[in-house]
Amino acid sequence: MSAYDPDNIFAKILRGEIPSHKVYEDEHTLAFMDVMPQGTGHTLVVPKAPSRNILDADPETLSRVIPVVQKIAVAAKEAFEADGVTVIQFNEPAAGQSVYHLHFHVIPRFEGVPIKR
Ligand code: DGP
Repeated sequence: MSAYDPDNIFAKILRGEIPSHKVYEDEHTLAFMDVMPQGTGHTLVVPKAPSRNILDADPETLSRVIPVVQKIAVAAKEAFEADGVTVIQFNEPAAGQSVYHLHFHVIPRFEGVPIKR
């Protein structure tokens, strides 16, 4: 597995070097809208601590980000009046990861509507 690259897109968003549509922020976590949404309300939840993905994340980072994933899932389901929510997360290129900073996709789901990916 490659080392963490501090110049990945999400690190730049976290540093405020490129803009994002933020929906939640606390000391350890940022959530913002995905620029290539797989469906209405597709949101990304990103720990501020640097990890490439779940394979190198430390337990403290995970323990801080998972409650925010739940918070965003509940809020997105309500805000978009969705029927359900998909939470998904990719690790390494073979699994579909394209941005190498740990993140969770929160995608509101609607009866009969497949996600685009
Ligand atoms: P993944 O395949 O799990 O690494 O997904 C990365 C996601 O990041 C993908 O859904 C598109 C999104 N994305 C890529 N670049 C940007 C960006 O500059 N801003 C935002 N908001 N999302 C981005």
